[in-house]
Amino acid sequence: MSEPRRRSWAEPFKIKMVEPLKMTTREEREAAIREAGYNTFLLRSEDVYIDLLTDSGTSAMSDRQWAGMMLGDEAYAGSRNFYHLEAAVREIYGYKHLVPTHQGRGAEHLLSRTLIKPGDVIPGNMYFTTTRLHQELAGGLFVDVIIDEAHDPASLHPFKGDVDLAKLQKVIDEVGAEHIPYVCIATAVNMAGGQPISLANLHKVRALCNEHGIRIIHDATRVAENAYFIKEREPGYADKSIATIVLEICGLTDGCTMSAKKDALVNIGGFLALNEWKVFEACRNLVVVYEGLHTYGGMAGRDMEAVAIGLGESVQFDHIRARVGQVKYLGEKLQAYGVPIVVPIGSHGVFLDAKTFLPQLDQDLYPAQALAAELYLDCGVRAMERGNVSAGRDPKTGQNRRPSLELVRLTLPRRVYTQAHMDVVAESVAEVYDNRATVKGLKMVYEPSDLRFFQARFEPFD
Ligand code: P61
Repeated sequence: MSEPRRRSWAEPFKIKMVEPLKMTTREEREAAIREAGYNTFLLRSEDVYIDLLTDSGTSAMSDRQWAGMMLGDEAYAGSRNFYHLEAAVREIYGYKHLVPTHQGRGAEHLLSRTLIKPGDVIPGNMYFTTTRLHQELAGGLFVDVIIDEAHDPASLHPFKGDVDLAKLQKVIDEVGAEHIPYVCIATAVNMAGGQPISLANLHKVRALCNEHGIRIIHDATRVAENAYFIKEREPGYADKSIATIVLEICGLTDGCTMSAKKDALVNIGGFLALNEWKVFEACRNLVVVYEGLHTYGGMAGRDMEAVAIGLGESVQFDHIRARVGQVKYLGEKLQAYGVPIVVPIGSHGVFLDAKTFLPQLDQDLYPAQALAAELYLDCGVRAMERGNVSAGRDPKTGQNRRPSLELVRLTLPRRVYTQAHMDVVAESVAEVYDNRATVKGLKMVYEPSDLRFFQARFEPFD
């Protein structure tokens, strides 16, 4: 019998413009990371070879998006690009009303100020740094209601973004629906490793929220990536298009906050989209205070045009298969080297399990931060800490939160790097893994009060 024929996918684009990369020596990298206080956020991009810090605002725009930039209508009020974006959000996500913002956290700010009263509780499927901070700044308290499997890097649950309905019910029973302005549902849950929520689960969350008259606000930042996993894994969805699945997800929620810098393939931009007129009206009133007029919200007209076009590209199957496929390619290479990573491999990056990688380090020696610095030293790959530093301090106890997930995120910008770059990254991680016994911890010597991970500084701990 003949072997079944293999059918690979390839990137559904060809490259039209290139940006040279600079390689550095080990000595140069040692100086650069010391200068950066062992924090990859503080490195100069010039000193980075392959930049896997984030997929946020780092994607390559298409020729259509660049052409759209030339159609920017930079009128202060009523730009035609706003109306194009509004139509795209209605068509692709199905939400009724649009408030543009400069990026995702601008939308979180307006929403939190509008809906949260001091003492309110916001249940969600795992925290995100900026989202939780805006909830807290508005006087609210975030409560994690994601399934336990999401906190276990080795659990192979196919939908680790699912909500534990018993946990959600318990919060409702304890605080009362009137103190829950909304349930916050993220798709492709970032801090869990880019893990999807299933539609079956979201339907149940909707039913429970309907019983109690509670809104659901969707963090739609990576909804198309979540939809790809639903198509791949959830019974009954294999033949549905990504666009259809995205519409079904959004249809189960009352509005969204969006960082367009991810799925929507732009370098800057975001929005808030809402079905309820009253909430929309309140947010539209606030946008002019904090972002800009309600028909640009901090974005240039050309940027809104690029978002409108990018949203359409984000739900194209060939695009999303190659995007998530490249993440899988890197993840599988690392698994072949025996490197401990979060499984199943997620949507937007491969997350190294730093606790298993560096078992010799206590969590207060910041193993993920130390590992990210070590990876940079090996060959100039920049990754991001997603562990004890990112989780911050518990406001009640003042202690480090010591989250169960202590991760280093190798995040893939969309349409930017090739498989050969992925090979180089995997080999570098494998090299660091082979030498893991020599990696030392870090002590924090400068700690900002909010979102400390962005600007904190460290020194080697002896
Ligand atoms: C990231 F280290 N994400 O993943 P804005 N929701 C979600 C996001 O992923 C997100 C925002 C809201 C970033 C950038 C970033 O702790 C950090 O457009 C699911 O960045 O304001 C952003 O959207 C906020 C990196 C943000 C971080 C916060 O790399």
